[in-house]
Amino acid sequence: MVCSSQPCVTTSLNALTVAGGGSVNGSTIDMANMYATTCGGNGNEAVFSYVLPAGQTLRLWQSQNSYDSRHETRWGGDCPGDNVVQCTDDPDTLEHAWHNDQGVATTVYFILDSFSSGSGEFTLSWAVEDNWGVEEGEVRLAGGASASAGRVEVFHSGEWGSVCDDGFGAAEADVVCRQLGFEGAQNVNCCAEYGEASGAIWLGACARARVRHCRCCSLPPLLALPLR
Ligand SMILES: [Ca+2]
Ligand SMILES: [Ca+2]
Repeated sequence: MVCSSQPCVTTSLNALTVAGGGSVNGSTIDMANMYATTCGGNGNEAVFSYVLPAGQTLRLWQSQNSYDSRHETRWGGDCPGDNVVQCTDDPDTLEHAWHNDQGVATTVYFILDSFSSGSGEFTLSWAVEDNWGVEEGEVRLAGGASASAGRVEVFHSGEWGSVCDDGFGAAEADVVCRQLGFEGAQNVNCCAEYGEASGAIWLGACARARVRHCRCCSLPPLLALPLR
């Protein structure tokens, strides 16, 4: 008699990731049935893994699927992972996410099992992000030597962008500094003092008269203005 134990076979998503995300088509029809998710099911499963750097967030979801699946996300340890993030039966397309707050690169596992014993085809999509917990409209100072100096950036649509310095003066800087918890602005430097930003320019048409009030700094009305 020969006993064998099948290894937990995962498909690494790291090598398939381009520009912070990706998607892959697959099928569980010919896969093994070695595990059941913590929310049930007893079908074949496909297991994916991603070694997530500290401080980053991994989002995973099925963008299409031809059968009734269950999916579970876990992190840490060997395949299929020591810690459960979330286990879902329906909807099959429900997104899971895990933020790596462990301080070291940690493996995330995504187990695609079935509602009962079925199997089928799917498309798994994922995105890796580094802006966990940042809210729409948040401001920060980037590129400076300390937390109290730098280029003004605004978070919008999941991305940090810069503010054009045309029409950006002492009053506008005061508003930003107070938003960041400081008493006010010491001085304002023009002309990309802290380097040109590489991302989007979210606010390019801040009329002086309107930015003198905090209310004017809410993003929607300003973004509605044409950039110049
Ligand atoms: Ca299974
Ligand atoms: Ca399901």
